[in-house]
Amino acid sequence: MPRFINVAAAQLGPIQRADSRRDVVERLLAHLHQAHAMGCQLVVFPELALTTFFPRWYLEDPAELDAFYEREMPGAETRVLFETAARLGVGFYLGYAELALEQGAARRYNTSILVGQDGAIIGKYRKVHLPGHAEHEPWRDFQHLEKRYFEPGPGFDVWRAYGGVIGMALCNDRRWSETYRVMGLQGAEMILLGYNTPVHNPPAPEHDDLSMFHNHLVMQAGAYQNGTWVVGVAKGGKEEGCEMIGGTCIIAPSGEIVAACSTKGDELAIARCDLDLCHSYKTTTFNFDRHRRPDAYGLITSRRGAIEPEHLAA
Ligand code: CDV
Repeated sequence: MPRFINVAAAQLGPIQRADSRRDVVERLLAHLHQAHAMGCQLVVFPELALTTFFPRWYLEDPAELDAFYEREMPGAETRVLFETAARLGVGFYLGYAELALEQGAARRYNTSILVGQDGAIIGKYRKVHLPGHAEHEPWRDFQHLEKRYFEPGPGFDVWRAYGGVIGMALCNDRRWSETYRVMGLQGAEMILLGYNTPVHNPPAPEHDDLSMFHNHLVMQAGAYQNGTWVVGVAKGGKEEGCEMIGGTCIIAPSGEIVAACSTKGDELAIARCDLDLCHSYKTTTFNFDRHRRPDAYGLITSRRGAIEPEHLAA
């Protein structure tokens, strides 16, 4: 029996700091309704989709910072998303800042959840690769304080859902080949990934002109090398003065982009994704059991022993 998922990659334009949760949830609901009207079963929202990308600020007031986190999911303002999902039969992936109480201690994560067509949470993922820095760096045009505001999650899982095997990742994870491979080894057929990427990279401004190229390069390579669909969804446009790249797209296991947003605002890119397309890649070129050589990779598990170029050696 063919296994198709009609997926909507639900790009968001900028979310300003003054926008309330209610304003943002209204925009997410509009996406859910439009996706339903277009025959979709799954809607993928960006990373930190309920607020502006707050790690761009060094915030000293704990109450001000805590206001960006969700203490429960669903909560009072987000419950309507789950109810609408159940009513329409359209599930979703949602990125948000999570404040969890674990053994009485507050823990903060950059989190995504996968919600089924019945409105119930299927799985939760906590971002593994946290980019940026932990201390205030005033020389930057804007901060990237994910290492201050979040702690890393434990790893990558996949879930049996939507008739296939679904994985989740968040933003900077997409630049690391291990992200896709760890899920590829678990049989992932579709990886959902929300992101917030500024055009300007303060530590390496020479990369700025390549930001969209790198965005697509890593996701297309990850899809092809693991025979999986990748749905990459951006927050785009000028958010609090910071230009975000956009570039939302749906990538087939061939590595080809099959649907893409053409603006930097609220927009859906839709594709009818055949999960069985993965099979041809997973059983030939990327048949892991036949062709991978873990015995040859085993020694290289860390950078210890890496050889520095001579001119950098002390
Ligand atoms: N939110 C992110 O993880 N952003 C990172 C960069 C720009 C620091 C990214 O890899 O896109």
